[in-house]
Amino acid sequence: MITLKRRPALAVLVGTFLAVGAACAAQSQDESSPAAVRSTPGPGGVATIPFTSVRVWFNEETDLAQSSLALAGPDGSLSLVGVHSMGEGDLMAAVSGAVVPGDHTLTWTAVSADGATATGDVRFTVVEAEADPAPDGDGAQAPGDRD
Ligand SMILES: [Cu+2]
Repeated sequence: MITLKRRPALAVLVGTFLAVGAACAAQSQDESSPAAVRSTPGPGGVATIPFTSVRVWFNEETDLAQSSLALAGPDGSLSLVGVHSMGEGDLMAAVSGAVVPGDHTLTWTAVSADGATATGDVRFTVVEAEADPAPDGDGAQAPGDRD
């Protein structure tokens, strides 16, 4: 026996229509500009000398050739070399030159695959590594005895 199920079919149709409409509305609000989702160092974070690399992750893959990173410290701009991606929607670079303690700003410019550009910055502090806590000792540390 065949039973007509007009009502459920109509409900599915309306439901699908509403879902597609909602998805389109959400997409038109988000114009696909890359946004930083996290970084190393993080915003307000503290990095210790030797401070050798910076990395920013985005909410989408970025165009490496058009995206860039810049770093400024208390003495002015620091060189960032070898900007690359580790394939996780990130930009990473090595810090070159003398890093001094103080406030630093990492500025990023990210370009998405469809050409949308966004820029932002991350401010953090660089500090000297802690002095040897036991300068009179022999420097030996028990395994697992790291602070
Ligand atoms: Cu890397």
